[in-house]
Amino acid sequence: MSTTSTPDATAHPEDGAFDTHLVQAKWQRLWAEADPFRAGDEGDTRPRKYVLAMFPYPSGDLHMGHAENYLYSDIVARFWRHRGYNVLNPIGWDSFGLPAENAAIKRGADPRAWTYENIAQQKASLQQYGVSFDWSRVLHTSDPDYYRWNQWLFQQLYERGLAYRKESPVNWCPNDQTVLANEQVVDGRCERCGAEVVKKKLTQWYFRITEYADRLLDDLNQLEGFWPHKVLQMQRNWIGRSIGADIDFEIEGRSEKVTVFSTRPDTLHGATFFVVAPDSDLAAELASGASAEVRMRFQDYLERVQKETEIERQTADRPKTGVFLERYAVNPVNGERLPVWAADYVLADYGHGAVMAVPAHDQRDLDFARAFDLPVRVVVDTTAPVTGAIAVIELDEQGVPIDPGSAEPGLAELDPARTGVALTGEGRLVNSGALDGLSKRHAIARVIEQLEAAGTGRAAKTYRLRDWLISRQRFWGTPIPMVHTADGRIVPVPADQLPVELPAAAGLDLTPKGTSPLGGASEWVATVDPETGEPALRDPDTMDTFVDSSWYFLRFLSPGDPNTAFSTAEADKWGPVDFYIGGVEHAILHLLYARFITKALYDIGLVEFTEPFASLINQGMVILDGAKMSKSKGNLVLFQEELELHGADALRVGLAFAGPVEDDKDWADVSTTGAAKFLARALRVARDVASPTDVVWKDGDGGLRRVTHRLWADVPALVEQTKFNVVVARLMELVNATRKVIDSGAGASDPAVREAAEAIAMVLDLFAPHTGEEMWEILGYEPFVGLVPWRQADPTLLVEESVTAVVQVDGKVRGTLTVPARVSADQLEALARADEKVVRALAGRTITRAVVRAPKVVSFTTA
Ligand code: ANZ
Repeated sequence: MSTTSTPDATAHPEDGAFDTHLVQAKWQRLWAEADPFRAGDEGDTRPRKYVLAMFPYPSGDLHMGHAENYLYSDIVARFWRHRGYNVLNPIGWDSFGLPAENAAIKRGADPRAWTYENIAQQKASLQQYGVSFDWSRVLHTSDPDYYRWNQWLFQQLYERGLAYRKESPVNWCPNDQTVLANEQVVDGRCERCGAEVVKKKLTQWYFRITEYADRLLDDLNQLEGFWPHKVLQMQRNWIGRSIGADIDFEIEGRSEKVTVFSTRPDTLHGATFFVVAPDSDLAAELASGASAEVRMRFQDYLERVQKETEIERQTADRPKTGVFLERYAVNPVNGERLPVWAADYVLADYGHGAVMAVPAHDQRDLDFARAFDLPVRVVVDTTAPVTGAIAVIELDEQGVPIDPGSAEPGLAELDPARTGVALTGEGRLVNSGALDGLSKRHAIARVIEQLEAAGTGRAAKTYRLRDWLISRQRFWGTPIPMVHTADGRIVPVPADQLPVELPAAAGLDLTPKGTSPLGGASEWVATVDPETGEPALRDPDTMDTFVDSSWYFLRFLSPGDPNTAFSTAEADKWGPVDFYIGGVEHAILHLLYARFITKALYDIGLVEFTEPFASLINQGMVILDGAKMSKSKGNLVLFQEELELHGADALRVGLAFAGPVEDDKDWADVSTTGAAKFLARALRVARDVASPTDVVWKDGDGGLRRVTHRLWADVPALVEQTKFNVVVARLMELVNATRKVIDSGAGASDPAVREAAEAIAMVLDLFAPHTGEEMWEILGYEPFVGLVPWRQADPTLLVEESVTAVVQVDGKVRGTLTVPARVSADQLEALARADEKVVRALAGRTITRAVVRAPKVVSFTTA
């Protein structure tokens, strides 16, 4: 394709300044016409790379965090294209959700119209930014042809028992008037609006992510080295596997036993009381059998507890509170009667919502026992040595070992009832019948054997991870594709009736009121029982938008396909995503959900991989004057404004140069002016090139060629290590070196100048693609530089430069050496001493003095 007819947008040859907006518009038009960044199809035999940036939420203008995100993914995508790969780099919009809906309510607009207007605006910005997306694959999760596959996914999970309804205490945001997943509660507050989250008992839809807890945890190991370690650790903590035992306790006067989870079953003989979560069904049941006074006290206490956040309840150093329920549990190993208390430090939805309390060895239990004067019994002697434990021998001032007998306190002195400090360390069992003398580890194994034999307990694991609550009482989301029949059954909407489309928002009251606005769409809600044809009601709730984003990377592989969610064949070809790029704020929620859904799809037989994102790149935040940008603070730097001000390339280079990918970048330190100057210098180099396109190399290894070839050699590893700022620095170095040669004697006709200019254009394409294309054209080539294969560095030019060193013996030159220019003094002296001529000149005399000035001179004086 020829571009000769396009106007010259760069007509300021004197100073290199050029109209970036004109250049930008010209190349964007040519890209739009030729579509060079569309992923190759069937016939494309190149190896593949799937590069994906987390897709944006269309809740307003894009900001500088987006600019950073889509810059990094574009650098990676452009790089792999140069390396000869068929690159898929798609974009779409995560366009359902609360912010759009709330904004729509505030402005009285239709959430649908509002959302798609924002999408159009964001799309225009991204196009102006010059990102090499495959624009043929755009998807919006709020399109019926997308969300019908959310409904399909829901039903797939439902069929396998992985989607289910249950009544339980849920996180409720009183401001947004909707339930929240555990992942959306941060420090006891709503992740979105900051309101304090309370517990409310509701019947909701869940995805059974806990069934995948072990795999979600264990498979993190295979991502080590490919995902940031910090993210892996956050996921591990979130899943929070605890290993121990489930132990069944009889409660006097109750036919069914109550199970507790304990990580320390070895301390079973030390249990002195029993605690249930006040907000559990069990507590209510036990309290109902108590005296009138206790019933009242319990009711008061429960009301207090319900106002507390989970964080408060788990805080270690707050005064312990509770109510004795006048009931007793029976210790299965020794028949002891343990008073049953309700106390807020036990959580209803962890383990089984009840604990055996062992105050001697658990700090929370000890604090409680001391507050309510309950017995404390030590069952692990933490002063007794355990084989394998490292003995630390302390020395006194004279270096004499201190007798441990006299330094270490005895067990009596450590009595937790008196000291208030629970004994949590290693030790040997005491006061525990047949377990006495065993180490903690052996005792745990033995107790579990005993419990299993007696049928009163078993080895067990518990996770911090809860099932994923996915129903929301809001309008702007995927309708849950289920029908509630008149006789109380809940059945899936038949597949051929999907999608269940959202009704028009007009006429519906969208303001949050605790029940889904869809329930008020009477025509929409009324349906028929698919089995009997009798009148029935649609489920009025919508899905958490994290469902939408849990599999979107698969939809990009066959977008718009009306017959399937995604093509399994395409998933085999492209999946998993090779590079996933986005903010660390998604370290838990989105990534965990996408991992879970991928594993579920693997089990269903629809994908062949078990992890969705082979490697993850997290970018730092763009901040302003040290502070996080936010709408409410009014310190948002808007993407569109900056684009108009500086043009895409200066913005991109400024950001890329601002620091390491993972670091936060202060916008105040980002120099778009510096970037613009650098780009003008680069472009001027291309204009100054005076040699023809076919370079013929004569002998010689001019310094400039070395700088160019070192760039070719080093950039691949630097890009793969995401050291983008270093690559920009290296480009600046090459531009300066080229300028020097142009301005020197050899001048612009030196073929090395052309070679350097071509390298600059190609590597610059990763960061400033419009300038890169423009340079490439000025250098006499057809577009697009973005598709030009990477050049191989000439290995002979990577060898270090060498110099000649002179060796003197007693003031006379006795030898010359060819040595690397960066030789060290020691190396040079050793080479001189070993040189044959020098050895001959020395004739066995002893060297008394050596003066070395690397890399040029070595001077020996002999005796
Ligand atoms: C007896 C015991 C003795 C315990 C001991 C610990 C130390 P992690 O590690 O966090 O999983 N627990 C169980 N269910 C609970 C609930 N619903 N709310 C509050 N605490 C609960 O902690 C597991 C331990 O936390 C369990 O082991 C139980 O106390 C307590 F020396 O049982 B342990």
